[in-house]
Amino acid sequence: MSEKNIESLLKEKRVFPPSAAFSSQAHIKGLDAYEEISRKALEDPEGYWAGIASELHWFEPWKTVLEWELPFSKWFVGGKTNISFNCLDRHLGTPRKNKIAILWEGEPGEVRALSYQMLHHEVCKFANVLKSFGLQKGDRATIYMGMVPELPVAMLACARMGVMHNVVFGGFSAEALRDRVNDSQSRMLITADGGYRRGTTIALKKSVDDALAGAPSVEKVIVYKRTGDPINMVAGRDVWWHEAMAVASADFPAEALDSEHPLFMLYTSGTTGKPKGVVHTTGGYMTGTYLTTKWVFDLKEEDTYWCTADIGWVTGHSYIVYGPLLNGATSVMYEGAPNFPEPDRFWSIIEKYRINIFYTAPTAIRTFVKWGDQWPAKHDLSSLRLLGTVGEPINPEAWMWYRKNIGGDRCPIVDTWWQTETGSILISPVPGAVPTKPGSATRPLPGIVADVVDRQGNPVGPNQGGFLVLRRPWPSMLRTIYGDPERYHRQYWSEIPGMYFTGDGARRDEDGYFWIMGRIDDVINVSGHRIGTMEVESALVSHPTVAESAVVGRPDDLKGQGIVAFVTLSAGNQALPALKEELKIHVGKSIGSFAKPDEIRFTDSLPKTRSGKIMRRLLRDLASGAKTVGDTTTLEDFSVLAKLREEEE
Ligand code: 7RM
Repeated sequence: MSEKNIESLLKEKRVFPPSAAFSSQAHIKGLDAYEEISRKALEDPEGYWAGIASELHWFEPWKTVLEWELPFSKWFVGGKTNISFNCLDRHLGTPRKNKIAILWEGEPGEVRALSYQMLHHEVCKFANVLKSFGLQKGDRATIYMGMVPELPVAMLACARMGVMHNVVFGGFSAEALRDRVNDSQSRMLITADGGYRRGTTIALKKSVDDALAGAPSVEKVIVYKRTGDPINMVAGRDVWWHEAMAVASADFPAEALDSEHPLFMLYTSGTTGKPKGVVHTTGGYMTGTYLTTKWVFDLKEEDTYWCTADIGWVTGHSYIVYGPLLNGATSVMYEGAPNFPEPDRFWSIIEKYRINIFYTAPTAIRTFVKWGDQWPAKHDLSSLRLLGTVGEPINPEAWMWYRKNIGGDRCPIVDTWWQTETGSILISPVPGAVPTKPGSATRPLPGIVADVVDRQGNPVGPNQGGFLVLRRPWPSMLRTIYGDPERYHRQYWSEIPGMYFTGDGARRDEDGYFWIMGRIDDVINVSGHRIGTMEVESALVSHPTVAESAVVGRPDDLKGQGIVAFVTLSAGNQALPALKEELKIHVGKSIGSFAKPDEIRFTDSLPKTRSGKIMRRLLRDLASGAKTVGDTTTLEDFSVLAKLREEEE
């Protein structure tokens, strides 16, 4: 692949500096302060990270900040700590003891508020439950639950005793669960009878039973009763959560763990086949999530903070559970769908709890655009002071909609770039300091050395597309792929010699701002022009009739690749042939005629993964006329694919 002419064609000129009112109250009060921290972090990275880590509790201090032997890093070597202790016990001698740690709302409408003291109590008891079933430091436990408070309780109990957790998103199939249990060799599976989603229940325990038929490592299954739907309990293997908890002691001192003790694994899909178990360890992950939650969200003691991700994904691990609790925050957790019972559920939650900080995904924002402005308009969203996005590039139109309709033209937006592998946010505005530009994640956080380079690792010039890399290790980086250190080395540290390769394409503009163009394999080459699919999508979505689009390449004899655009229209617009022509012309005008789609296909919905990423791979197969498509196990809604096929005929 030649990156020489990955061209970045969007020209976004709007700039939004932080308001004086926001900056003056922020943790980092302006550009000068930010530049000063960045400069110090660059000069003395180890001193910088040590300073942050020392804000947390260590049972024993570290001897060496970093041992780095590419591709393996060790942080805070010799230090002993515990992330569960830092999330819970550390706050108990302070006024946070009775502060709400987790504010939960079930989809049917129940509310539960767990204070730091209450959460600590549950976590200690559950750690004793795990211990009573023979689980020991170094073991693995798979957690397969919906969004209930018992999910973070289980994670924090594992962390407390040095058991690695492996959270598998509750939407995964039995087969996907089985593969993840087997790869992790978990002895324990923690689940629920079911969960609520869009007014119906999901039969989690049924999937567990099917998965465990092919997963012999699991000795015990602990089942939390959520829905009360009838399930099968296997004698000798399955135990009810409430029965085990009823007899458990609430005394469980946190283990003093080595900084590099493995904390969790989380499976993520790569470009090829088998999912990878990304491994994170204790001290570095703790430092990264603690710091970024505080600075990027400008989190304050009195804030009510809500990240809408599912804890089954890394965003939920880092920014619902660990980051907020490390900071002693109130973290809101919602169980269900955004459109149950109506498309304004999120806005009613924000209004009800007076939420101040709201973090969601671009795909959700585009869905809200499609549902219409009337839904947020029905609610008082004036409590919000900061908005965030994560998961994919956000097109400027969606960004502007978010700013106006949710943020009341008042809230800074932090577009946060990071990965399962990076553990915490690496490129993002620091909201009181860095002016934002719609569609840009802006600049790397202090201590992060990101660059855009060619295949050989040479930096490319301003506004030249290239590969997004990280030149220095950072504390929350993944340590390996579970059971496959060789793949870890190959995948991340040998594509571009001496650097961490993110798999993303990007450009940096004349102000040093990063514009992420998406995964490298989302780049289309039309007649030698390398065009980011996202850039064409963005142009399409800037047309008033378009709600969402996904753009893919298909083989083309003349041009190498042609462009096919799948387009969903916003309410009230008709899928007329004349509109297809109009949209092609619109893209031609916005980007250049070489980027005009060869074909536009209107569709009601796009195929997405359960975490909301558009599955361009499936669309690529469809667009190129392939009869069968590849792996669809991560697809959120299978009927979308069937419909797309029908529409083709
Ligand atoms: C947190 C998460 C990682 C991939 C990453 C990018 C894309 C994430 C942004 C983004 C543009 C962003 N972890 N991505 N955030 N692209 N702007 N702000 O999503 O492992 O599931 O995905 O997501 O391609 O490499 S992840």
